[in-house]
Amino acid sequence: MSGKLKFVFVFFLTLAMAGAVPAFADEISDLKAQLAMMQNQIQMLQGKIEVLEKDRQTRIQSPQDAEDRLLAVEEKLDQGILGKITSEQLKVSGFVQPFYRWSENDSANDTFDVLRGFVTLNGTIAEDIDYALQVDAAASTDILRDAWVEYTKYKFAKIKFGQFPAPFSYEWNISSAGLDTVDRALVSSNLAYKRDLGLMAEGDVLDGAVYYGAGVFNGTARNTADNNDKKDFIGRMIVSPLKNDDGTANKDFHVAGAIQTGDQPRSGNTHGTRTRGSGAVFYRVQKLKLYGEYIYQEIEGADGFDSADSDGWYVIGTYEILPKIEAVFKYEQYDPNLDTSGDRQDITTLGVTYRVTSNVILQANYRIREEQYKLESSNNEFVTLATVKF
Ligand SMILES: [Ca+2]
Ligand SMILES: [Ca+2]
Repeated sequence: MSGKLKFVFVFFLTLAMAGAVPAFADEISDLKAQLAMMQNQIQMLQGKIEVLEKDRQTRIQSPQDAEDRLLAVEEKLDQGILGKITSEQLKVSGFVQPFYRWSENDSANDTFDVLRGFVTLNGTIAEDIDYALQVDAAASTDILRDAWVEYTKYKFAKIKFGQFPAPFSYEWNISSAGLDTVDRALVSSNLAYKRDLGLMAEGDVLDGAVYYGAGVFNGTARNTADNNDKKDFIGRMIVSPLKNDDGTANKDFHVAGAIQTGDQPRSGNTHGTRTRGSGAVFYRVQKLKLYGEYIYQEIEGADGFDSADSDGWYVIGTYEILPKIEAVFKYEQYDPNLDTSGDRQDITTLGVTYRVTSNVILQANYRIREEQYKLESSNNEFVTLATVKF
């Protein structure tokens, strides 16, 4: 390029640049404006982020909130499933006992049947107030069993009112789902009531070494209104004299005594006071369990008649021959009239108990029955019973 041309080029370039300077200034101010706008937007976004962050923090705490809400729901459930009733206020339990009984006696049909089908509702319905309602659904009539309320504030003197096992017989105070033989002894059935209606005090004293139960009852057995104005006094005491290493009462050895007395209406040649007495001993050592009871009953005779006296007893032994399997032996006698000879009944029971689980028990009993008035027994029985507790 010649010197002249260079000059012309520089001249025009200078002119062009001079014209461009104002244009650059405009762009810079545009950029500044945009920058300011972006700064505003960034601040706005920062604000939004702060809000989101706070929200996130809240959400991190929400599992706790959820747990609190769950606890509140559970509390409400505790306070009242079905609206008002809690699990402590209402417990459902029971057991079923299907069985098969074969009898040597041809006039007694061999049969399948259901011995018992108990359903129990019980609980602590209010502070220091327990109750129970129990029915035997396998009974065709007379299905009510327990129906009582108990004030339990003082453990040494709980007050029970209603229908419940009378504090008398040893065997009747064992649950029907926990018996060692399928059938209770004749003496228990004939000289004691399983349940009666009344009011009693009961409790454990001396660190559990002594249990007592005593009260007044109709004297007419379950589901039966009294047949006179007089009430029977029934009282029972169980003494466990031995102690465990921790100082608690050792129930593996105990003795029990009971009495029942009360005036009865005239029945046949008897009229007046009926008195019953019971004595029992229980002993368990390792795999062996032994217990027995004697019961006596006297009913005053009507004018000009002797009193009617009856008695009976039984002994039961069980031995765990294999894990879960027990051999069972029971011998019993019952004499309905001590003044009459030849009317006594003896039964020898040989049995096996298989405790499949604590809630499933299978029992097989062979009962050898002997009556003094029969020359040869022809009414032996074989009974199998399944007990399923729930
Ligand atoms: Ca009475
Ligand atoms: Ca007799």
